[in-house]
Amino acid sequence: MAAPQASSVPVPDGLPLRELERLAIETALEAGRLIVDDRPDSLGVSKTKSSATDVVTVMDQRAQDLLRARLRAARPQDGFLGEEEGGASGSSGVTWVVDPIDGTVNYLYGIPAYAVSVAAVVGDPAVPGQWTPVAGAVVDPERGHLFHASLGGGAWRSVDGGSGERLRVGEQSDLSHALVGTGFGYEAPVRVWQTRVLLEVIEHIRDIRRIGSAALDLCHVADGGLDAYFERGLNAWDMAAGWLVLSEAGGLFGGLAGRPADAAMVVAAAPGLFAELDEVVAAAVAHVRTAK
Ligand code: LIP
Repeated sequence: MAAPQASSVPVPDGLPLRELERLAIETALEAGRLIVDDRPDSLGVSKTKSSATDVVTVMDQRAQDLLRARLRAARPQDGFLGEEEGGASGSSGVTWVVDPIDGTVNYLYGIPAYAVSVAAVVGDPAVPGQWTPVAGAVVDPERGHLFHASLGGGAWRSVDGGSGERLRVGEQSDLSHALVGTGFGYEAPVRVWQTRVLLEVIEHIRDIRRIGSAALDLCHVADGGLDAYFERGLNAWDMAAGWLVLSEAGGLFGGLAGRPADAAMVVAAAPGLFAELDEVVAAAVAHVRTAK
């Protein structure tokens, strides 16, 4: 099976990677505090998107507006792409790709598994394979976890503002012993398709975990809390910062069968597992596709 092709975008020399990482950390931490401290007691759904269960809360938009204002104030020439309303193109070659609350349904239900994801990327985040993250942070406000990375700078996790610990993916190389994260979409036909693929994958692995936040899934592969992860239906904002944390921790990230990661599929794993998981998921997808 072909090696994962994350991205072929050249990274310009002289990018202030550490400054971008510091900015991602500061803004993600501030948005993390906002969504915890200002969460209304009677939090409701302010609108829906791709389906009646693809919800947005008032805090998703408030957190994104905060991130956008802080990032624009610090670097007015940069572009901005967020899950909620309000993107903007830039002239610096850097675009901030943010998910103000990744795991919104968990946040709505009070399930303590959601994150703020902020990444600086180069290239075009709207085109799979044509962009790459260069600095990023993922904040899990409920656990007080801060994950962050910059290109070539390693992946780090700190807890409650403590000193950072460098992250390395797990050593697992036996797929049948692998704990694998995955997720389901907001449209019923997609969930049925994902469940049929999972039905074929699950006999090859230890067990599944459905955490509900792609950003946290990717960071847990980076810190060894999961051995691997795969999911269909992700957007750039779900994967941008987690992708960099994972790859700087030594993990592999890509799409199926050597394709770039995109909405069709994202596969992420420790090096000892990637090829076999990619093969098993690709075979399941092909079988589900032909079995229709
Ligand atoms: C979520 C993803 C998760 C997926 C959910 C949802 P959101 O993103 O992070 O992996 O399984 O269905 O898409 O919508 O909470 O930002």
